[in-house]
Amino acid sequence: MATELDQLLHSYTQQVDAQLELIIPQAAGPASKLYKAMRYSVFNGGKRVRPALCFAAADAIGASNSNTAKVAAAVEMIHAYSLIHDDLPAMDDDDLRRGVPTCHIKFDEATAILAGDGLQSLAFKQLTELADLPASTNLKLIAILSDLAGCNGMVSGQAVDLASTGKQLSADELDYMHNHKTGALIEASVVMGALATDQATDTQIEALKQYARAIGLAFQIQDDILDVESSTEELGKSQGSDSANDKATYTSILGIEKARSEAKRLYQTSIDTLSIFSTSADPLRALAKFIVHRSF
Ligand code: GRG
Repeated sequence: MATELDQLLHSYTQQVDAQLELIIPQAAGPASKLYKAMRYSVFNGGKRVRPALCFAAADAIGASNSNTAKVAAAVEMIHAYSLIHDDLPAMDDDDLRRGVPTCHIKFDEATAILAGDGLQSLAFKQLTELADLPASTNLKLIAILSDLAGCNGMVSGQAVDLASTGKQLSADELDYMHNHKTGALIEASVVMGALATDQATDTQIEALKQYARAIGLAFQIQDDILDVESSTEELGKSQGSDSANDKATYTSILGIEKARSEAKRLYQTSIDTLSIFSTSADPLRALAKFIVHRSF
């Protein structure tokens, strides 16, 4: 039987999906192929971890509201764009994502590039539609997403990733790459979810940042472990693609057992950082657990 927490996480997904349905154009009119590709890439079974983190962070503050779904939709559209572009032949050149053909295989390369572009700009448009927030908070949200999704965050991590293919990386270099490529958007999700309530204190934001940094790295380590231990069917993407692409991973640098204990250590850190919150942070605690135990 689904627990109360499972039901809450399910309701987060339903709320963000409703918002995404509303904002992404219907596949009609002269640009219908573009819209179809955008919808295909957003509504094909993502786990919605980042939107759930937005809602859970707002709930930890005790104040999720109509802005939360919009912020959650914004980060999920950035995530979807990043996956579309990551799968392109010029980047990781992957044919399969979430168990179905990647966007450029289903449509074509040019459409996939444009679908990513369209989702990225729509994400920022969402942040201009938040209600009842001081302009300074609204601008702060836009700045955080620009920073953490862009060349000071995810995009720089991806650039380092591409530049380091086939090279030996130290554990510190690997941390840099993943803190940016994967961790930055996870941090944006948590911090933006909290800030959009307009009720979070600086101490709470700082604790949430530390939480997000710990689970961001744990998320990536678990991703590397799954790339070694799961099947293509379970993953919904090509298994072993990291070693096939000659990428440095936590499992290749630390070995699988040390990678596992590092994920466990980061999980404990994330839980410790939430000690200033009451049970209102239980959804964040549950998400941390899901991230280090997930099998897909
Ligand atoms: C192209 C600018 C640009 C960035 C791409 C996110 C990213 C950067 C690349 C994805 C490569 C990858 C597999 C990274 C590992 C961590 C990760 C982001 C996994 C995918 O996220 P999930 O598991 O995906 O949340 P779903 O499908 O559930 O949405």
